[in-house]
Amino acid sequence: MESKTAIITGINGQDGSYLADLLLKKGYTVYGMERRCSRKNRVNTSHLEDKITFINGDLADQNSLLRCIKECNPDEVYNLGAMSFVGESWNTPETTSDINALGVLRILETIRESGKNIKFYQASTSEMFGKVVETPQRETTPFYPRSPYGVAKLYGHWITKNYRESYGLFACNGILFNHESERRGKEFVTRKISDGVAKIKLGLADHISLGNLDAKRDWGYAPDYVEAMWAMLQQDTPDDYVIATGECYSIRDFLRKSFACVGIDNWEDYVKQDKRYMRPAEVDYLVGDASKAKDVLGWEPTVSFDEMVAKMVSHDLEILGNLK
Ligand code: NAP
Ligand code: F7E
Repeated sequence: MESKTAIITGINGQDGSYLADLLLKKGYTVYGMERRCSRKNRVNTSHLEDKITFINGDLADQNSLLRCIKECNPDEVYNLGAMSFVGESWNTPETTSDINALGVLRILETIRESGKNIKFYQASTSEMFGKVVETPQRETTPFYPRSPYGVAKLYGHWITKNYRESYGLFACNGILFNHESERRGKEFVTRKISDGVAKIKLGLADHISLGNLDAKRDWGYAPDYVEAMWAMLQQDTPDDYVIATGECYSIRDFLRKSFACVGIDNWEDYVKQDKRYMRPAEVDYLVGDASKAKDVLGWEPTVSFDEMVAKMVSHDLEILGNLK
């Protein structure tokens, strides 16, 4: 069988790097799209430098997307690029909307204009459920986003569905619940905690400053989740899927488990609450029902919450220990 070609936007992010690992294993030719910047940010992708081709492109620039599609001639495009940090979206609502909403439209238009049969994956999110109106959340649950990030992603979700229905594009939304890993950015709460716990254990810090400890999330392991992205594009018909574990834990639970990994039980003594990390509107509770993905894609998570926390803490202990 002839090998397939894929473009991944957001290649240097957590998901982009794991998806590239997966597609390479499956024999794909992979193009990773990154924004030009004065200093490359390839922490997650340094191991891919001689295995994939990096291309310059920006979701805020239609011409760059046209050039990327023309140069790479892909079978599949995975749109993972985004301003992905919810907290920051209140500070940059316009940029967030430009990238996370109009960026999706720009890519879809580029694909449509190309006239080629290019399959498209859009990184939709559980943040669209926001102030939830049904629990657990599934594909049919009404949306109620609570941040500029969530609102912009909702546009990306609907425009993807609209291009599928209007033009018959093979376009899928993966409604992914939170997923974490050793490659998670350090501004997100799980990695902030695993990094902080490792620093405390190694004597490099004496506390972690956090915001709302009562929020609850359905946290899965990122390498499992990129399998679902790929599976969606291998179906006979395009559709949207919730990807989640069905289990829910609070930030407090994450703290307790992380500190337990380094033998600390009195975790509360090491955590300070700081108003700077509170959000103007919070998403209190998310838990997903991924039964459609299980039935149709055969997808199920393989790494448990406890295993994931242990992997993240031991990874941060190892990298910080090596620096000491
Ligand atoms: P991430 O680590 O923050 O990666 C996002 C990537 O997007 C970064 O590499 C960033 O590159 C790139 N990007 C930002 N603006 C761009 C632009 N204008 N043009 C091209 N690329 C741009 O995020 P992630 O956790 O891998 O998530 C991947 C996608 O899934 C995102 O769309 C996110 O919103 C969505 N999502 C994530 C989760 C989750 O729990 N991880 C759940 C649901 C949905 P720079 O280095 O240039 O900023
Ligand atoms: O926050 C609370 C915070 O920033 C989780 C993105 O990948 O998943 C992610 O969005 C919770 C929130 O992730 C701190 O208030 C407390 O309730 O790790 P987070 P997120 O906002 O859920 C979704 C599905 C995406 O689509 C996004 O792209 O933790 N929290 N204290 C804190 N959060 C942060 N970041 N920092 C704190 O100090």
